[in-house]
Amino acid sequence: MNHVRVAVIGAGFSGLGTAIKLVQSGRDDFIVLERGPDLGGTWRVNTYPGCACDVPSQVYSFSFELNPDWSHTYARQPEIQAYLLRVAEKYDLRGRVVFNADVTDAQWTGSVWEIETTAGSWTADVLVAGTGGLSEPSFPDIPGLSSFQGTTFHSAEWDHSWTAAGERVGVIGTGSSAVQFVPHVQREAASLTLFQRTASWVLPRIDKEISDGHKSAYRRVPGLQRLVRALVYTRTEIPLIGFRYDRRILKLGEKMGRKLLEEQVSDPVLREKLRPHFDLGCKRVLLSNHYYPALAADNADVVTDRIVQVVSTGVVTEDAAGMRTTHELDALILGTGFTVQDPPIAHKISVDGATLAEHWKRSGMSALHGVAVSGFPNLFFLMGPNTALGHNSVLLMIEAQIDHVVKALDLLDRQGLTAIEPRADVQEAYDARIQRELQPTVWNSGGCNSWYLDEHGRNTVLWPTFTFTYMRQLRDFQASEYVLS
Ligand code: N01
Repeated sequence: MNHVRVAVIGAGFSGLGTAIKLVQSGRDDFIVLERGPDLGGTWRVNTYPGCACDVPSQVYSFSFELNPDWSHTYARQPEIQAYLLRVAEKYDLRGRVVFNADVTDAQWTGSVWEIETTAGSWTADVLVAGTGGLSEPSFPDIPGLSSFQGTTFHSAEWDHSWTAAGERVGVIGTGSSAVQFVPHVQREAASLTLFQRTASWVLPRIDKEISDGHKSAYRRVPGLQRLVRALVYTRTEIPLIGFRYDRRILKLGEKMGRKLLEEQVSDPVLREKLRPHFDLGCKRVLLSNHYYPALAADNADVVTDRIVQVVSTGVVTEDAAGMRTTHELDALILGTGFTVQDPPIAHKISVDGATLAEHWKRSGMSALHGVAVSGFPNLFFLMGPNTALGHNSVLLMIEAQIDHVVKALDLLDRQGLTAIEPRADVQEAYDARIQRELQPTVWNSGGCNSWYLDEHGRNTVLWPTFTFTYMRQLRDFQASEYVLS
């Protein structure tokens, strides 16, 4: 079995960022295990029409690799993927990645991680999971789903051999992905039936093309793009004040959302269907100028009755009076999100025969700083528990985590140590603090059900406050928080 100092799982933003920082810290003895055939992670996989970032592009790049060429306020999927490929080329990372290497098992032997993949086996001193929270499509548990005879796929597995032209298309889901692809599908389809369980808040997407003049100024004027990034960063932090500290601020956003709905949907029945009934931000805020008009079009229908089953020809719903309707369809698209509360990688990582998933099932999903788990030595997470954001760019969090991992490696190397894991009491106190801080937030008590919350209503996904607080917290590596051996 080949041995490496560090094995990184995933070649998306997290894994590639880690590879760059490992090289920059003088480390050469590592591999990146990628289950897919190419680099890019979520931005390689999600290729549905209209796929774009809903966080401003100026903050959606590595801080050490700004991109002067973003085309719009909100970058499109192809250009984000192209950016990542460019970065990988610049840092010569491709050769360090083993493609089609799906990690099937990773066991701690007491001194190393034994890693089985579909492309071979390795041992590693340290394992870094850069697998992302939104990587495993979630398929709804609807009876008869597999009996559907038309075309069906998940939004994260878009079938590009299929075209909506002339088709009767059904869509399940009204989240960030659906809001982006629904207008494209509606324009082409013979009919669009959107099955909505919950109406979300939709705000205008203020998206401008970035002129050639601006792009060239970003290249020529030293510090200009960094200044713009700082301004965009600060502006993007502001909604956190509403989400966490003062909900009156959210009323301004809710007013904008209601105005958009009134302006774009004239049918009062449809308007009521689309009106959200929870505080803004409780579920991720959707940004679109085209979603409501698409749903108000003559060929579109929004169905709010409960889905009871899928049959070979379509979807069966039931209204409040128990009356059933079969919606005949040629295609059914699942915009039903990802398995965030049960990360598949946790089922593959084990210590003493017990998986991390079993451990988290017992004690709730948590990690010190979202990065390391007590009882799981030399294991680090990027985008681990309570480090996702409802308001700003997760790349800020990822970079802070990578620096933290590198500092942990530095400590091991400097002191000739072999293993590091969080102290159980420190992790427990940390988790209790995060959960306390989340209590007053709109994500916990805004009156909605979301994938931020686990089955006990515990928010295991989001960071509770400003991103600069997290970055500051991770900057000073506190060796006393860890058990070292
Ligand atoms: O998934 P979601 P997504 N019957 O989980 C519905 C990121 N992202 O792929 O609301 C009926 O948000 C479910 O209904 P409900 C971003 O972080 C980022 O859209 O639970 N409906 C919901 O409407 C985002 O938050 C970008 O009642 C069912 C939908 O499916 C995350 O990805 C762009 C159902 C799932 O929505 C996920 O977004 C796109 C059922 N049985 C996405 N099961 C960026 O720009 C589920 N639903 C960075």
